[in-house]
Amino acid sequence: MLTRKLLTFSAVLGTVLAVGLTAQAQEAKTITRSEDPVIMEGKLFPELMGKKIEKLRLFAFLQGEFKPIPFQVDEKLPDGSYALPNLAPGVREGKDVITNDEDQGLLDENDDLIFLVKDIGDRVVRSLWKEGYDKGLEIIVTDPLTGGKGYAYLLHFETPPPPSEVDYVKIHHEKDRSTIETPNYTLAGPDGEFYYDYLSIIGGDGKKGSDLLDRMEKIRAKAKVRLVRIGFRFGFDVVTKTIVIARKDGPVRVISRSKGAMDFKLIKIKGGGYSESYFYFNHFSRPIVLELPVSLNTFLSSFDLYGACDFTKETYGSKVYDPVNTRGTLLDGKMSEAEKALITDVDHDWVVGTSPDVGTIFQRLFFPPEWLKHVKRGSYILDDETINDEPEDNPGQVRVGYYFGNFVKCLLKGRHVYYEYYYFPEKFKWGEQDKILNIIDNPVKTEAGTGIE
Ligand SMILES: [Ca+2]
Ligand SMILES: [Ca+2]
Ligand SMILES: [Ca+2]
Ligand SMILES: [Ca+2]
Repeated sequence: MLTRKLLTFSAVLGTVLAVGLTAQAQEAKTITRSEDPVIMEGKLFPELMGKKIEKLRLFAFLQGEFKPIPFQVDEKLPDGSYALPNLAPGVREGKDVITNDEDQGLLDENDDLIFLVKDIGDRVVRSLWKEGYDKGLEIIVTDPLTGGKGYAYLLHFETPPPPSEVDYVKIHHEKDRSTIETPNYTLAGPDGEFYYDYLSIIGGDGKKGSDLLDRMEKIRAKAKVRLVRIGFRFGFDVVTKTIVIARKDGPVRVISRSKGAMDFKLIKIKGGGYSESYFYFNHFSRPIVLELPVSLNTFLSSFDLYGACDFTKETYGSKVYDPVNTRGTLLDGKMSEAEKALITDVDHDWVVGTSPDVGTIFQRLFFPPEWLKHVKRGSYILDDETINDEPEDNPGQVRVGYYFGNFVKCLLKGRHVYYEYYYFPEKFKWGEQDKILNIIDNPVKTEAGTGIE
């Protein structure tokens, strides 16, 4: 009896001691998502309105410690576009880019807070938040499918402690080329061009491998001129020229804004407006903006179009899957029976190529609804080392993407925008595609509040 009492007493004492030594989370992190970015508008943080952004810090409670985590605030102008502080050489502030928000660095309703779900942590009571802050909020991120939650703390300090030292995305420029460097991928391309020609991704050994990319992407058509029935070939990636005008290089993402134009040698079409690419640790996204001064069907009868990445032989051994072709086809430079028998007439918005050694490229494609009345995003693989579609940096085709059919009815006079996402998840296996699809299809929910006592 006495022994049991003593044991109980020591167990209680042990718990008390443990609480004294390391702070206890109130609720452990239960959200299991690893790939999602989180974007929250400033209006969700009323207590911090008008505070200097440089005096904000974001924290997570992880393994019993309140630690700074990587974040950035991307300020938006009153018209909703981002202020981009780094102008490209020779570019002046004006219609296409403004470097500072009108409030000169204060948090306002439309500024965006950006961080990653993988960095957030457990829930912790207010008394355990970092000392020295004067205003602060608790952020709750919820997976709408599982109800799993994670927490972060956005605090304002008169004298802020050091921020996280992690910088997930770096961009550098040398010898007429730009390179994006993240833990998961390195992506590069020549200045002035719309396409990328270098990609290395994180493989099964946790290291980045060799160059997988001939060209991202080849967007090419066989067109026929009305009445005269003359055919010609059109390479969107060949005639489109882009110029970077400004960037913002933060620890969580890089925003890069460029202006485009099409150069047909005889006719030059200047693009109105601009487009922006967003680079994160595990993916990048970009809208493709088309400004057509005239509807193509006024002079073309057909515009038979495909859009695909052309890879290098380094991708051999990878398997390609999409929602329609779920058995996987092998990339090896030869058209197999399975590749020849691919189901190509079902519209879908993603395709993945993966191998345990090489790594994973997961692509999504979103078209405007008015295009989808006329075309399908059908499966398309041309895996043939004997065929070329110039220009070729790496002879042969390892083309994976979409075949659209006759695009002529889609390309009407005016402005068209579609979106591409490329994800490079680490240690991905076929069967885990929801990890990537849910980022956009079932996005995490966010809220901010005063926290718990
Ligand atoms: Ca603003
Ligand atoms: Ca602002
Ligand atoms: Ca093959
Ligand atoms: Ca090639």
